[in-house]
Amino acid sequence: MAIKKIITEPNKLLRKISLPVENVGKKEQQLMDDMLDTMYAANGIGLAAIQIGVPKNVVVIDLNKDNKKLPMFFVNPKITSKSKSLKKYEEGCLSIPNLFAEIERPSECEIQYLDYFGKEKTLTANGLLATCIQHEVDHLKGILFIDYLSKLKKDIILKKLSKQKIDQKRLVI
Ligand code: GNR
Ligand code: NI
Repeated sequence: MAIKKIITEPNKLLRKISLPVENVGKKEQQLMDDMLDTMYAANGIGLAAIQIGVPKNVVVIDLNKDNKKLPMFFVNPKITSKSKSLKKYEEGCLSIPNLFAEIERPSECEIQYLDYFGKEKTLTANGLLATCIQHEVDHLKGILFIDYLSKLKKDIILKKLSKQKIDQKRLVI
């Protein structure tokens, strides 16, 4: 049980490809527990391990952040199918604080993963869960939601960020 520091842009770790977990044991469960504590402390609904500097394919999600009731753990998540229909959601990211943008993604997806105990599972997700899973699986590949924005929008964001903080001048996105 520990709250870790969340890595924020600009940081090249966020672009690192995370590696599969070979075995779900005590160490991995400890990682998931720490990720959950960290996510709750930051008021997020999802967190990928790389956001606390661990390049492993591990994700935690709890859409019910207010009463901390529905934690979900995903080890080695793979999206096995995506719906043709798309949906826009206003996304945020704990690694890009204070920035929100509408992103269009498949409205439903199917995923295959190992749970907290290393058991193989599949899940069909829709709504915010589908969006959140896709956002987290992107993190495992070094992809951030701002990558889906047009260059113009990225430039506007960069300008806004640079006004907030001088050291964001070197932000590369
Ligand atoms: O807390 C988060 N909220 C959120 C809102 C819309 C779409 C995705 C997310 S995930 C984000 C936490 C985070 O950065 N996870 O990687
Ligand atoms: Ni994120």
